Amino acid sequence: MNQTPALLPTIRSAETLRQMSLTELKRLAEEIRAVLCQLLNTRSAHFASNLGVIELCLALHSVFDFRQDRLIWDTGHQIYPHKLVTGRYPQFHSIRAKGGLMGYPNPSESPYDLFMTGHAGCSISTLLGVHVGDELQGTPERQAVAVIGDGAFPSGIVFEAMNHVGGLKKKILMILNDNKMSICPRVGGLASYLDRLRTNPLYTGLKTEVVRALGKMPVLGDPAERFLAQLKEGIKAGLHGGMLFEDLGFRYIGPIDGHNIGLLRKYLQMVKQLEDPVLLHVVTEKGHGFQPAAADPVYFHTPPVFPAAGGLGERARAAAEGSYTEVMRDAILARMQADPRTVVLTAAMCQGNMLEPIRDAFPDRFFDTGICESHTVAFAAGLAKTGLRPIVDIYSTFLQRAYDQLFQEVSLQNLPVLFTLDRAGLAGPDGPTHHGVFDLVYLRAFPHLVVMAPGDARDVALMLACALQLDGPVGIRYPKASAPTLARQVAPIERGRAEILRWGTDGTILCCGALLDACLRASQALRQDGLDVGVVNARFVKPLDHGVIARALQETGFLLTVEEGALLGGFGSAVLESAADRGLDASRVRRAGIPDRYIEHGERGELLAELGLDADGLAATCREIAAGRPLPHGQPGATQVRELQGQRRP
Ligand SMILES: Cc1ncc(C[n+]2csc(CCOP(=O)(O)OP(=O)(O)O)c2C)c(N)n1
Repeated sequence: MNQTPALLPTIRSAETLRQMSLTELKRLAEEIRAVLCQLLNTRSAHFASNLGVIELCLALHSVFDFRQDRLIWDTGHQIYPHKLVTGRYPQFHSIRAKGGLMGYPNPSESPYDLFMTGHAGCSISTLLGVHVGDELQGTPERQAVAVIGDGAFPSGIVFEAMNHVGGLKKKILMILNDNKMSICPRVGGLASYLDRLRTNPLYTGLKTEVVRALGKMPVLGDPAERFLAQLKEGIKAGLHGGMLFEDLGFRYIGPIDGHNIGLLRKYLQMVKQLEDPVLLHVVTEKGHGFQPAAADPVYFHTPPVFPAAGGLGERARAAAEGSYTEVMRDAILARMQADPRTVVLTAAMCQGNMLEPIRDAFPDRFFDTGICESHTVAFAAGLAKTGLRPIVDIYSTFLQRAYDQLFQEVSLQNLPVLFTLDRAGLAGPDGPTHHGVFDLVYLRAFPHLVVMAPGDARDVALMLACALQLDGPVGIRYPKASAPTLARQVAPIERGRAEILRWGTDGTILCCGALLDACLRASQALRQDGLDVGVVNARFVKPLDHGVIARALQETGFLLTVEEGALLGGFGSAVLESAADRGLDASRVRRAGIPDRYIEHGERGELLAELGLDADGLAATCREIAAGRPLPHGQPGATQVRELQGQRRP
């Protein structure tokens, strides 16, 4: 698959596809497949999902004109073929790298990308909005198309949107890309329903044979009975397929083979003529055309760079060892072994949160709800009500989906649900849709919630133990990063108590979470400059250790708060509030964190360095603060309190 593409470089715009023959489109599909495979030689990227939609993407662009028509790829991780045929082939090698193309749709890259998606499930809602907007503004002829995977499909908002579309009877084409997979195999009642629809003769091509077989069906008790009964189910699905969708007001068509460009084009041309809402059920294979990916689509959802040597898979597993994700998983596993009341919930992120060992060891106490975060949190509240200790293991960015359940079902009822927030901070190449920078802001607003952030690997199990002893809701947040073990004496964690690692007279760095290691290195570098700056592991964002804050402000030159989270309303804000509320000199508090703008994609280390949140940047900030005021123990200097925007480095 290493040949140089011939057609792809000639495609400056998707318009070209509309003039291509079927043979050329098929060749183009092969070229795209090869380019996707080559990409993995240089970087980790979404892979199997993209291989699976190549034909669908080409068929769509050859039938519709998305300069006018509207197209939304739900979730957006399967956007690569679309990027390749909409003028971005020359930059494609840069995808997911800092400064390069985004790994998700991005309207600032191309008018062919309508929304910056990344969180699953919103496509039908936004598409309906765009369609109604087009109608109201006099361009009703624009076709409206969304492609949504069977993993994203069960999201509650999809049904809210379908309900609305069906009620309004709008001309919306919803293409269900059914590859039987979310990241892990799809789960739930809808999954079984789609399985049944797949037996539709339209898809299997068996109609006449099946009808003939059914005609000869014995009454009962025959060994062939089960087989024939299944076929009968198939016929039923064939004759009444998609009743669920039909009842919601959609015309259901399918399932059809999503790798047959000719067939896809035929169906798309046909449904283009219909005036009703349509659900076109397309069956694809995740990883299609690259055997290892088709055989293991879970691993190949976002595989690491192809290893130059060694077996596929080993490298990724080794690289992930020692990550916060894994350390937390192990701590949870130990708790599950020790306490039968502990149950674990994930909203379709079993693989990302590395929960497979828990799923396999405790199948009855492990729940994958699918991409249904709000349900997951409310479900956890119900479990907690009965005396169980639910742990919702979830990415920080995806918990945003369940904000109201966090409020009403959990916090307001003061139920002991534990949220372990993975990817809290800068999530790296996935970029702004996935950075988990708002959790401190949204968690600390709620009464009852205790919020913690481990400073190193050893804090993780201690925090888990502390959290599970508390009687109310708790959030523990940690980034996608390896978890170092810092050399120090550790004792059990006390609610609301920070850990002083070094006391310094010239200033104090009060660190919230995993940047602790960088803070310690900054402190060490500063000592070489003659600046005595201490480091405190805050551990708690709520309740704060007000005592240590007061002491730092009274005894040391300045207090620099450090967090891998939004500065507005986050940890540093909490410290400022604490200082102001206690009549302390809040002007001596400075804050380092994520400024009030969206951070692009890139490696976490690169992004942190750019924001001045690595050891060098933090040391530089301390020097700047120290130079701006009399030290040590100076009165508030004349320098204005300045928010550290982290933009000082080019
Ligand atoms: C709200 C939300 N929760 C979780 C995720 C993480 N996630 C990304 S892709 C994916 C699976 C999507 O499956 P599907 O829609 O079937 O697409 P496929 O990859 O199978 O093509 C998940 C769970 C997300 N993007 N958004």
